[in-house]
Amino acid sequence: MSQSPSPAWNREQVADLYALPFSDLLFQAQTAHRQYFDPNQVQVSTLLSIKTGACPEDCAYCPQSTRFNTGLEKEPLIDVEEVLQKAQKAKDAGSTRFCMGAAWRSPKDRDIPKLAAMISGVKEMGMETCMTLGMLSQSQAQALAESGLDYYNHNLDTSPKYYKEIITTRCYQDRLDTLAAVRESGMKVCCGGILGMGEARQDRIGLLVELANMPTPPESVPINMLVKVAGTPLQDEDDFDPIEFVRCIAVARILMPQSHVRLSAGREEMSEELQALCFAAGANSIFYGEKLLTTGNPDTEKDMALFAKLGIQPEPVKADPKTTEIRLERPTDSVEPQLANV
Ligand code: SAM
Ligand code: DTB
Ligand code: SF4
Repeated sequence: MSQSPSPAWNREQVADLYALPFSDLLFQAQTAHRQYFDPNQVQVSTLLSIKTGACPEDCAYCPQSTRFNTGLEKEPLIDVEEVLQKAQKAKDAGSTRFCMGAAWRSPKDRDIPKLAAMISGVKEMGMETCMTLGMLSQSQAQALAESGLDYYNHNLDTSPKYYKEIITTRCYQDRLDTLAAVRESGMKVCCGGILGMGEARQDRIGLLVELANMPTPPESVPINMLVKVAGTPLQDEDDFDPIEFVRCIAVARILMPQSHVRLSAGREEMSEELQALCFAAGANSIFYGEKLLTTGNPDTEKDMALFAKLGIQPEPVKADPKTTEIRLERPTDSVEPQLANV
């Protein structure tokens, strides 16, 4: 399958989608979703913070920046054994992907062997692996890929224009460079953003256009609702409009029909009805387990009860595309509503 070389989406097209009557938008999103996915399956990933706090960066949303007093207890890189215990617990609870996050600007080369041991240990348990460690050089990305890391998470967070209101210690291009290194290494890309940071709809459109127009769109697109943490500059942001959140999920689904769109941080503050609307709009992945990195997430029992109410099954792990040679391809007719599997 070949990749489309030119940008598939412009801002006007995306703005038009965003502004559709809600039912029409959801219909298009459902239609796109059903072309590539079972709408009743949701992928479940579990997060673990492997290095907590004392981060030198100044991301205005983040409880782990050393610049904000959030009362967070910092912890250096934890032992491989502890990671494997937590991964086993996540697997026993029904999770299929284990995502390890470190509060670093970027990893040091000396950390790579320990990270590699975490990756191989988790893979041996039969779980997919993901890491988010900050910026990577090409050689670091290569080393993680060779250790068997399936996914690397590195978010664009918001539009290129709004980005500088949120982070000053590294620029948008730094993020794009890391994402290019990850893609080049052969790992799958997990990249998304945060809603509710005071950005305008134009910025949410800007973020989605960046994501959808990557030469290969991210396989996984986390859409986070800002978790307002006391002590961060964004602690007093207004609550984000839930309907606008669902619209963003739906537009992401239409723009990236083959990607997993993850309903990520912020679910603890969401009603069951809002989460159900997000799944109906095409979200098909969640973080599962009582904790995200440093903040709370719904209890596993609560999530399983919600899945049962909605008739949702956890998605089983699929064959590795690296061995089956299946690659993402951007479809040319993804805006047209088409009924499939109904
Ligand atoms: N330090 C690494 C980095 O920034 O790439 C990895 C960890 S960082 C916590 C991963 C992502 O979590 C951020 O890019 C951001 O999108 C998300 N995040 C952090 N704090 C958040 C918050 N309070 N609410 C929502 N999302 C948040
Ligand atoms: C992502 O987009 N969201 C996750 C994951 N990638 C690493 C992190 C959410 C963090 C929320 C705040 C916290 O728990 O520290
Ligand atoms: Fe550090 Fe990542 Fe938090 Fe930014 S988001 S302050 S880089 S841990």
